[in-house]
Amino acid sequence: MKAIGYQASGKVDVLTDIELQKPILTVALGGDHPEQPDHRGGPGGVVRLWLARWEESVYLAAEIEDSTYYWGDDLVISMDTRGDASPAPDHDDFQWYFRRMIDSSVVFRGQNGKWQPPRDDPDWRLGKDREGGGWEVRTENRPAGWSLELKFDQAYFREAKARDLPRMAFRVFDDSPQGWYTWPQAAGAVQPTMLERRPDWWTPVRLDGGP
Ligand SMILES: [Ca+2]
Ligand SMILES: [Ca+2]
Repeated sequence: MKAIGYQASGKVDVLTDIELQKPILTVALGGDHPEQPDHRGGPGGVVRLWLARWEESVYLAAEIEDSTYYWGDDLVISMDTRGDASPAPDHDDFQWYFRRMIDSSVVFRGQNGKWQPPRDDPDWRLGKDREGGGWEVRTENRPAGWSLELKFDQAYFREAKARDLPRMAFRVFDDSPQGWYTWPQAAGAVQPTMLERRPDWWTPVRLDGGP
């Protein structure tokens, strides 16, 4: 299966040439066991995520089946670049908080155990930009769902010291039927969104073909 079919309208067009193998993760919205690969069904649809290295970049692609458009349907990508798994966000931890209306997205960086928006401005939003420090994003909306492609500079995946791996977590929100879906599952979390504040709950991620 090919990833998102972005045309060469911008810089991020190479992913269309990568034959992506199995998704790293398939989550059924509305399912009871979102961690199970290939678990399908549920009223909200399926989310598929891929992570692939290509030349000097790492690409994350997501396809989210969600036929109920809402500006605040979201995909939150959390990353602990050093893989040191602290119990609260540190300065090496990042969070891309993408909303379906992409202009409303926010990118956070950890600081002293909390997520900080750019310039410490709580009203900061991505607006018309589609890139930041070492990353670029593309999205596509369709009636049946939406897709997103995030291109990282490889540096994000080279921070971890030997024997450590960067750690990641994902969370999807669908407004109708309303639900939050996380990977990994956060068994001890009172709320699914608690996962976003706990790097020690995230999962080490190994990329093929790289350091
Ligand atoms: Ca929705
Ligand atoms: Ca960290």
